[in-house]
Amino acid sequence: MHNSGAAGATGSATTVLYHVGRAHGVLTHPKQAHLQVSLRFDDFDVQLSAGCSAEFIKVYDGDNTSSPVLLKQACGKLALPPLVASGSMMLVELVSVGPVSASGFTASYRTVTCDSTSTEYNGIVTSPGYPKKYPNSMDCVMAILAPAGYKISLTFTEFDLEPFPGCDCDYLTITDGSRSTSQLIGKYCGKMRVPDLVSTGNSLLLKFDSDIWVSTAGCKAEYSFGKFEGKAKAREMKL
Ligand SMILES: [Ca+2]
Repeated sequence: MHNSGAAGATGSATTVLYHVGRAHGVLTHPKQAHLQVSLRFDDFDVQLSAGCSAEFIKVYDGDNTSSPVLLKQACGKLALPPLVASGSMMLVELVSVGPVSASGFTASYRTVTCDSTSTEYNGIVTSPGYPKKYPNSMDCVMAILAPAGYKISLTFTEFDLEPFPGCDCDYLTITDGSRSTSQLIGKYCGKMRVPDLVSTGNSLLLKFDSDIWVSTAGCKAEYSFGKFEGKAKAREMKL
């Protein structure tokens, strides 16, 4: 899907709704009901205003505006991580008051089985199936997105992935930013204590990968959002 946010109306507020995820027909395919929609904004340029009052994009975890909110009102030029719904439907809302001055957005989506986007102020991120052993052949992207101006503190309470030199079998990577091309903090496997860390920006990307053999207990991390002023440069805090 490629949509341009071209709501060119003037005067009163204009709302444009984009339904994402219907094209795969997952709603009518019971065996695929576990699939989730993952939406990636390739370009995001929405008129910046105080409190995003002039123009904003809002994303819902479901097919209507009563669904839980996945992305609160967002505006400006942003590099957002993938947004993952809990199910097969997602709604993107572009609301504009007055003329649209920015270029809007383009986005693409795919279906995923074990990805997630965490936007609550604190929570947990785990390997798939946790506390059971993780399944083989998994490829999961877990994004944590804090509001602008906040950072993310991440602490692992368990870490036990199949050990292998270079972590070439099963591994978890942590990236300091919203994209897989952002700064890599580390690639981890085996049974270990992953150092506590604080993001430099408002997003972290965790990627979990398992191969076709051998699975172990998995991993669990707790995160929270905060200003973390004193830890601004301590991206990876040594124990
Ligand atoms: Ca393995």
